[in-house]
Amino acid sequence: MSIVRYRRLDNDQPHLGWLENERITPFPEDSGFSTPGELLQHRLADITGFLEKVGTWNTEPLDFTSVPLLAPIDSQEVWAAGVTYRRSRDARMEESTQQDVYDRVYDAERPELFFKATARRVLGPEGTIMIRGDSTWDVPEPELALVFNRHREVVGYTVGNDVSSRSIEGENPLYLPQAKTYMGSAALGPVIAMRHEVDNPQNLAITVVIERNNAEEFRGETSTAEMHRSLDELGSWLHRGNTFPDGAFLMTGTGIVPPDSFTLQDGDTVLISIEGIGTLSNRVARLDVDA
Ligand code: DO4
Ligand code: MG
Repeated sequence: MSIVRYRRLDNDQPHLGWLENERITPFPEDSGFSTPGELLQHRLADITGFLEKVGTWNTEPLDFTSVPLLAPIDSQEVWAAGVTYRRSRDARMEESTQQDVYDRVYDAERPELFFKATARRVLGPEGTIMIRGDSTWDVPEPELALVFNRHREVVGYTVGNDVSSRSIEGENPLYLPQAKTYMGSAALGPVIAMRHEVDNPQNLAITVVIERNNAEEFRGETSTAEMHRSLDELGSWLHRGNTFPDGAFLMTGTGIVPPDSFTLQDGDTVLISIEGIGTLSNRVARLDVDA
């Protein structure tokens, strides 16, 4: 059971609903919960109370295969943590001209947190993620994403893809914003699994499959149990010196890095699955904006 954002077929507008047994029950329009921005104004207890009353809503359930699903975001910022898994630290040390910055941040008290995306740069389920035209080495980063309300509470979890340019980051760590933030550099979805629906977010299997020409090109697996920091720790650092009046998403770092010989290609499909949450599937294309 989880929250989905979908496109209404009657008026083409995005809307939120409650997904249960492959049926979406639309949130009532005047409920004050029907967009991510409205939903994340509320405290977790109020959201839970609202969802418990689903049987009393006067909205008609839909078959979830009948509507296009959207990224569960509207006005929130997306942030990301880096080098939270040993695998990510090792890969970055290999690719970079400045190896020790990654080694030092892995064990430092302060984690690496960076601004990842605004909502308009984020794709939802089945959307097309992008490779920068000026990048030569590109990867998906499959990450558990935390969903915060304005009160700093984790409301739920979704699947995140921190699509990244390894060639740009590897050239100089100061190029990180260009390696990480561009049109189509992030994907979120397919649902927000409510916090109480996920038993132990620090022990979830994460799998990525990358398909090319109808065959499996790469498969990788990890578990959030491999994370070097706790989710509470990452959340508390995110909120230091920052407020998020509409809530926020925090991707928690990747534990899967494909071999150095791998780079994403136009036409690939990336499928990221997180136990208890779902599978986020995206096509890949090369962005032809100014090279
Ligand atoms: O240090 C660069 C980014 C690291 C990152 O995105 C990750 O570890 O997931
Ligand atoms: Mg990442």
